[in-house]
Amino acid sequence: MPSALVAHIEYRKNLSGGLSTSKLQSYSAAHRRFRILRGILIRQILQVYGSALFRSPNPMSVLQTFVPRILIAEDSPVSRKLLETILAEKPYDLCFAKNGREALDVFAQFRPDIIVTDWVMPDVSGVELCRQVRKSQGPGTYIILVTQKSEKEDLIEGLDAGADDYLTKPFDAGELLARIRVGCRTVQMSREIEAKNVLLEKAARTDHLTGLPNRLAVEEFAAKQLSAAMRHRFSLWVIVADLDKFKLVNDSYGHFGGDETIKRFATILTANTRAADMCGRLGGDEFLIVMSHGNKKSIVQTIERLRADFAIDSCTVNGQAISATASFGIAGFDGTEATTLRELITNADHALYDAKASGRNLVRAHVRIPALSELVPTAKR
Ligand code: GH3
Ligand code: MG
Repeated sequence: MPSALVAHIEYRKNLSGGLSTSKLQSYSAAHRRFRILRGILIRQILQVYGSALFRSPNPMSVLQTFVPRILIAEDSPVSRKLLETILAEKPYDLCFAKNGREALDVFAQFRPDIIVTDWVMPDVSGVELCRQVRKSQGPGTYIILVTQKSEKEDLIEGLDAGADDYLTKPFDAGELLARIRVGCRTVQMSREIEAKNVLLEKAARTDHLTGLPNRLAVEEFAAKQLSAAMRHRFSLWVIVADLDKFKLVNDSYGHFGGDETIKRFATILTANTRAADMCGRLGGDEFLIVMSHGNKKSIVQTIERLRADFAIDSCTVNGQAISATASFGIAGFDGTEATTLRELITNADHALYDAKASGRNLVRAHVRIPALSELVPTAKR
């Protein structure tokens, strides 16, 4: 096993105590090397596979292989066979129901894109089927009612119940196929709108530069977590982080060098945050981390480790290595005293201000939690 990995394992084991000071020091150094190597590896993986790892499958891609699923609800075996014969030659995915109740079951299971339904059926009529389908959640289904009823009142009743189109028996096969094509176009268009809405919703909550959740998303998550923490009495921590003298980074290495530094910080934040927690970019060089359930000691250790990882790491732009540091302010809800997100963030901001005023590249906790502030180192490492 590589020595750095052995050191990492030993270092982790020692978090619960047990190693001599000299051994711990040597393991600490090796452990730090391990973390840096791991950081570099994560960054390289993200550079190659980043988009695939961070993005869920593109919702638009499913539309490229759109094969409409059509449910035929018809109690007459002869009519059912006729419909099947007309539609079987086309590239449709067909399913069948012998009555209205069965149609509802098939609908719930397979969510067809189009339903071609008879009006008069045992149990549940075609009109009732329209009503039930419209009541259910989920993507829109295009419904064509096929019936012998041809009075205007019938047509109005069918359309009001939720049918999109109406065809009277006996129908022309070409007309049925044409109406199904209209249904396919309508369904595909509504699927495209849904897929675009998903993308827009995601874009509205994502920071463009880093791919992290943006202010809206991370604050919304924090507010939800805080109300759950107060209800179920678990601890919640918010950490505000701000890059140190970042204007100087921009001035020295240009805006692109600054951007790369922001991205590098985001990668380190992500690598150090558990799946149940969240880190987001508030804007500029400011970030918010939301962590729950941890105890004071583990939160301080995590943030200290994060601070050290960032300070020791660097990125290269135009052949120049760019390093930077960040300061952190921690505030916590300890599971007992009610608070608001606004108060927590304000307290974390005060602690951050304290870290900046005390020399930067520091972690500071809000003083309302004395045991926590005792654990925070007061000098740079
Ligand atoms: P301090 O240690 O007190 O935080 O000093 P600072 O220079 O970091 O001051 P401040 O946090 O106020 O400066 C943030 C700078 O970040 C100002 C702005 O030019 C820069 N900035 C904001 N957004 C971006 C961005 O998207 N890319 C780059 N490259 N720079 C940005
Ligand atoms: Mg700053």
